[in-house]
Amino acid sequence: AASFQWDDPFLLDEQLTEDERMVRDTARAYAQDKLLPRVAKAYLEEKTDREIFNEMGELGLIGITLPEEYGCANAGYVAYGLVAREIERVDSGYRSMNSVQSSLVMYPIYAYGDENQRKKYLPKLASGEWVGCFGLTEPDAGSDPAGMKTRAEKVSDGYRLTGTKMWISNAPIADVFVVWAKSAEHDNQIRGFVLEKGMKGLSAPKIGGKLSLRASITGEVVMDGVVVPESALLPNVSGLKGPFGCLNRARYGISWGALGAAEDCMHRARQYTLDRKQFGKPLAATQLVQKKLADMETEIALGLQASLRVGRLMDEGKFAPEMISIVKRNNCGKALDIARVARDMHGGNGISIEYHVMRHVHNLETVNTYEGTHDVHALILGRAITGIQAFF
Ligand code: TGC
Ligand code: FAD
Repeated sequence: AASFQWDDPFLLDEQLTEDERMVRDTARAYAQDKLLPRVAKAYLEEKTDREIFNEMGELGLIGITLPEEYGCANAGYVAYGLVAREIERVDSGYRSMNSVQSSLVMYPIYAYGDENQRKKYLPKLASGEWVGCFGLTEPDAGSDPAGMKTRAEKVSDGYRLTGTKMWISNAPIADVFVVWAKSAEHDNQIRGFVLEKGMKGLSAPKIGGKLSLRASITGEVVMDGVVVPESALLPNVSGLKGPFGCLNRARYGISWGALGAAEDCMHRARQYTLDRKQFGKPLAATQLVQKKLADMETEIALGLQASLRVGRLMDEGKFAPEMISIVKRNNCGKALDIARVARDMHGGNGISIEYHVMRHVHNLETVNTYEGTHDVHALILGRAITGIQAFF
């Protein structure tokens, strides 16, 4: 019989290709060497380091699934998931910066854009020279994006956009804005537009006071009659399936990322309870602590296998969005539970930035909410299981 590896219980490593392991190792080395040393300060000071986009771009970690002709790595979705896991092992906010740029900005330009749009935007987004953001959510339309108020009306040689997007990752530092609006010219269908920093009437004020994801900047996107040329319209998609096509990919990446954060919490709780003695013995020598670690180990192992399976199906072109709802919902919920228990196992030290676990708890509160809340994914699954929609 093989010996058991507590940090890779189902030998996930063996299920990866050589290329996937290389990508994973690159992302891990970068995250541990370059991101981990700066995260505590960034988090405490609520400062987003713009350079991170250039660094990730240089290593080929942005837009990793897209073709080489646009400056990307042409890797598969398992490789993409592995990158998310390694970056989020350090901080969910850093993973968020990458997810938005890769899945929510580059993917729609690639999948729904024309060749001019691809050539203009993708290489600069891949290198990190430009930062992108994705505006779907509004103050009065979160879980129900069909209720958006942002409007595009036809003007002589383009469109005029009016509306406000809320909770938009990367927005205050973005050069490129993929924004979704109801277009009067297209039967009020939701259409995607690519806006650029500096356009008249476009602003992206920072949302301050966040107690979660503090290393990743978030803003509003205010469009006060922004006039864009015809070439700003993404020509090849119409309706909510546009933004959802991007969200499928980002949600899948989050399912890996959340478990990276959970693994960090578990590994820290294990080491802490091995080192810390109370009542004359290590905390890890108690049954309660061992049960907690066993529960964490189990949920992480099961969740990783599930995400790996979904990633393989995506690479084979055989995925259904509901599969992604299962792993996004389960892995985020489980990661949040694990982080909270790991925080508890650190006792008083657990509330300090130095021990990392409470930062993960706070981050995972957002991760469990964005890209479809835990309960919204339950409703997506409930609808698929019963054939009855229960949203309203
Ligand atoms: P529904 O009737 O279900 O669908 C409308 C149209 O969309 C199509 N569709 C999908 N297409 C591809 N993939 C999917 N996952 C799809 N889901 C739906 C569907 O086929 C239909 O197409 P058609 O051609 O028939 O019109 O729409 P609904 O209005 O009933 O939707 C309900 C619900 C709850 C499923 C949906 O609105 C939802 O998922 N809400 C959650 C909203 C959300 O996820 N927002 C995310 C904002 S972005 C973000 O959070 C980024 S944070 C990133 C970071 O920082 O890392
Ligand atoms: P609501 O939809 O108002 O939900 C509130 C509560 O009600 C939740 O618990 C929800 O599960 C529950 N609920 C909603 N509908 C139902 C129902 N039918 N039945 C039962 N319960 C229900 N959006 C973007 O477009 N781009 C971004 O880059 C982006 N980045 C973000 C970054 C951060 C830090 C945060 C916090 C959010 C971000 N979001 C972004 C927005 C995010 O996607 C939304 O917050 C999320 O979709 C939930 O919408 P909401 O906040 O309006 O909550």
